[in-house]
Amino acid sequence: MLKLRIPISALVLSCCYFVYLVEAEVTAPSEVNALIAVKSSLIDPMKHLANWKKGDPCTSNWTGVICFDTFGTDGYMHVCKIQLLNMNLSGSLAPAVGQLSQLLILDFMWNELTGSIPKEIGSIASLRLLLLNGNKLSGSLPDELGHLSNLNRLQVDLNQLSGPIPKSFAGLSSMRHLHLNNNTISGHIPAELSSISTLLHLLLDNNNLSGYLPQEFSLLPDLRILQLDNNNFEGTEIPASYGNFSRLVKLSLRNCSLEGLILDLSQIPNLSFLDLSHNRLSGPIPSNKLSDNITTIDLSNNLLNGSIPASFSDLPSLQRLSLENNSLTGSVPANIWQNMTFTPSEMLIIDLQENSFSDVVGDLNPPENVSLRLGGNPVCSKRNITNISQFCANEGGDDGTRGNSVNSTNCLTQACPTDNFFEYVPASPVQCFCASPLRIGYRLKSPSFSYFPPYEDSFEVYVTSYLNMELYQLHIDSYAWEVGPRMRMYLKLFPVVNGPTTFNASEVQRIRGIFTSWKFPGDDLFGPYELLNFTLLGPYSTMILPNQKTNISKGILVAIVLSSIACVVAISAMITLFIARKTRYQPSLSRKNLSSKVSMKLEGVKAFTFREMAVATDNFNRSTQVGQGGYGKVYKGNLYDNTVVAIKRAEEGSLQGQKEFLTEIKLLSRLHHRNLVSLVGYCDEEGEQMLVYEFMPNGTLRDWISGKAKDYLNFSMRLRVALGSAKGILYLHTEANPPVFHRDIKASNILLDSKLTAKVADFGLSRLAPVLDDEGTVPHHVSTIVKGTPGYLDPEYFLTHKLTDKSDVYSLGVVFLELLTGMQPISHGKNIVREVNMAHQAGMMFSIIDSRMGSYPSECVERFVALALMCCHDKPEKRPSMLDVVRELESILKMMPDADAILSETTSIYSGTSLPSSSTFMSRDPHISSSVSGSDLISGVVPTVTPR
Ligand SMILES: *[C@@H]1O[C@H](CO)[C@@H](O)[C@H](O)[C@H]1NC(C)=O
Ligand SMILES: *[C@@H]1O[C@H](CO)[C@@H](O)[C@H](O)[C@H]1NC(C)=O
Ligand SMILES: *[C@@H]1O[C@H](CO)[C@@H](O)[C@H](O)[C@H]1NC(C)=O
Ligand SMILES: *[C@@H]1O[C@H](CO)[C@@H](O)[C@H](O)[C@H]1NC(C)=O
Ligand SMILES: CC(=O)N[C@H]1CO[C@H](CO)[C@@H](O)[C@@H]1O
Repeated sequence: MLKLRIPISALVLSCCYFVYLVEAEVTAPSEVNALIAVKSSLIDPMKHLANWKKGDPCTSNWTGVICFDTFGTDGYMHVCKIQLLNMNLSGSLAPAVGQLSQLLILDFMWNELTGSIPKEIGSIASLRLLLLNGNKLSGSLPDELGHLSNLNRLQVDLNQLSGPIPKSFAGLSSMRHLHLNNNTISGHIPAELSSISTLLHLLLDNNNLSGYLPQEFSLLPDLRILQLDNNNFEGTEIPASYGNFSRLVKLSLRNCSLEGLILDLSQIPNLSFLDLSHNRLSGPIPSNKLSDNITTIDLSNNLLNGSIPASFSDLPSLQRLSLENNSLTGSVPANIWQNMTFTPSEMLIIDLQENSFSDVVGDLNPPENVSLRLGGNPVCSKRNITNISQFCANEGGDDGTRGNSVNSTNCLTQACPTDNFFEYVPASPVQCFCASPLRIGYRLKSPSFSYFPPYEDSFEVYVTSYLNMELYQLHIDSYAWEVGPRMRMYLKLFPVVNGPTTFNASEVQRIRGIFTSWKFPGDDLFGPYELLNFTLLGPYSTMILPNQKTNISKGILVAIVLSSIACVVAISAMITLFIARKTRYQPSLSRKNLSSKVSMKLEGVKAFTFREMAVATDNFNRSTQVGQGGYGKVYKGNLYDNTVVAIKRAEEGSLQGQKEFLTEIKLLSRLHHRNLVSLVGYCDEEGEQMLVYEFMPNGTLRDWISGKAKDYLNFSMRLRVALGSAKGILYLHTEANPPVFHRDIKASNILLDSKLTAKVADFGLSRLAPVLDDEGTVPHHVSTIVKGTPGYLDPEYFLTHKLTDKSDVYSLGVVFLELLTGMQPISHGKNIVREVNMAHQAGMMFSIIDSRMGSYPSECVERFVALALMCCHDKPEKRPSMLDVVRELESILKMMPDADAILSETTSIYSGTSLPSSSTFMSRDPHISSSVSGSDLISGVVPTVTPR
């Protein structure tokens, strides 16, 4: 066989050489020459274009060259796209590029090209996308570009272009997107641009433009975005006609040296984003009501006077109102937020700093979602307005522009070779599916919102539906605001779960093609996007993407085919031999383990039968029910060996796939710590899923704080409970593998055993409870859903969805404050963190310490308070780690008079207190036991909500 193959290979090689010679004639010779010339004026340090010499551009795989898949009338193939984004290319763009006469897309984004834009591009009449943004091009915009009557998109932003905008651009009669921002373009904006009736986005910001704003722009029937920030229209006014835009969504004229009055823009029906800040606009703010779509009003840093119009209290989509640094007077309208209903992912920032507001109308008690800034106003010196001081601190505070990054996974790290660019699909509908994502750098160039979380879901739907993918396949890995404001995002796209773990080449080509040719339908809110990179890493790095031409079918090809028939025959013969050999060995290579059934041996965790569960709970008798949560009912059960357990029984809607359930159990079964409630077993039978835990006879910490437990914990007991809880969580953060973030720490999830040892419950269960969406149906994806209980929720997590160990520190800090004050986290609209902070700052701390905890050394209480407040700091980086928390609590405990007794685990912990002995507790009446599980698997889940 080996002997036979050598001559066949030789034959194949010689045939293919012949084919290669013929194929070299396929692409139009002028275009081949043009490409060679383009290459020769480029500097290509990474040798991306090394293959631009052999064979034919259209039929060999020349990097970034894509041809039409049919022959032209001249009998040649033609180049339709040049896509060379992000290739580290420098040098200049050769005028010969103009010879690519049938080009649709010319894309050199994000390289280092210098020199000017060749005027010859103006002769490529077919050109639809001209993408040269993110280079170092200089010189002026050639007049000739105005001939490109088919051009849909001209992106030359982020270069060093100078000179004026040519009047000839009026001839760009198909232009939708004109992006000239971030250059040094000067002169007047030609009013002629207003004849481009197709224009959608006009971005001229960050240039040296001067003169006046063309009043004719208001006639552009489709214009959605007019962004002219950071130019110098010295002393001009906003044309009155701008109040008549019919489709405008965003008007951004920040820092343009504008003067005069602010126009009444109330007649623009969909206006969502208005930025007129950093000008010299004067007079009052017009009183007519703006569009209901308005998310952002920034009029800061002007010379405005008068008061805030009443109509601002009736803007349902508002996210940011910035009026700082003006001369506004009158009252702070506390009713701005009164008619707004906030979902947890929504936020409203009202910045009124540095004005002359002297009073407040209404009750100054905004919900947590509202961030109000009043510093630098006379009203701040009024002592008799309750709550005012917290809004007067002269700090930036959170402006919702912070980044976000991703949740951890509970899957086994070793099973997914992350070093090889594989990872678990975060929102996978099946547990722990490991796949390699496509990574995409993406930037919203001019979004019409100020705060992303409420729109995150609709963004995901927008992207995936157009890519024809499932929602879970998209993961927003991170996002961050940049100046502009722009929003930079990193997206990951995963293959469908339970299929191949990588996309195949044609799928990659398809997805990439959609991103690189701006095929996404426009979205007014998200605005235009920039593609920063589409990097093929790991398994994709060696992938040869199929050229777009597939069916080489006509004329010349016949000749090729005929001339190489012998070759084809030879190849098929060889392939047949190969396949025959391969298939013979195939059966022995069958991969059973791919479809492996989950069969696990779980150490220390028992699989109970349904019957055992039914017997233990007297057929799930109501009298044995001790709690009810989102996951289902909780029963107290007596096992056959008289062990008392708590049985959590999933309800219909909470059932999950068997594989996921068992994987979760496996994770839980490995977590053992004296301050964690242990999992005894589970039941997965007859369509039921139950979790069996050790029973905690002394109920929840919530009961003890609220007084429901009939007795009170003294101070040293409270410290001990705090320390135990912190140790349990520290174990989850540092000892568990993989680390587990609890996500739902609260007083009702801290249980007390017979010796009043604190045990943390419901850890690692984040995936057990499917979260229902608005319609009450189970969504496919849960990656960005904020979980937790109001009052305990880390504001940072809440704002950014960034879950860290510090989110647990925050929640535990709230529990500490409850222990100290006996208050609820939220009651009568008052937030415990805010209340304690205020009392603390006012030196009134001891007035709100829970009097029911008996006497205590005040320095210990002071340190405990300080620790609790540190844990609840707004900024996660200012919070202590869980390890610091444990150490500080231990050191506080050492200061206690009965330190030795408390710290040694065996000694009675009740000495010198009013508490009864532990035996009394063990034999307590069912009253206490009946409250054992107010703690449910995931109580107080806050679903994300689709945007308003
Ligand atoms: C555009 O120019 C402004 C002003 O020079 C700069 O702050 C900003 O970062 C630039 N934008 C980008 C995306 O580089
Ligand atoms: C404006 O609001 C309407 C109604 O809520 C909505 O249909 C439309 O899509 C919104 N437009 C924008 C640009 O957000
Ligand atoms: C809030 O809504 C009520 C009833 O819809 C209305 O009467 C009131 O004027 C609204 N308040 C504000 C501040 O818009
Ligand atoms: C207290 O409030 C009332 C009404 O809000 C106001 O008239 C009075 O001047 C305030 N007193 C002080 C000392 O600011
Ligand atoms: C010139 C060039 O890059 N040719 C490549 C085309 O693709 C094949 C695989 O399909 C490679 O082996 C060649 O090197």
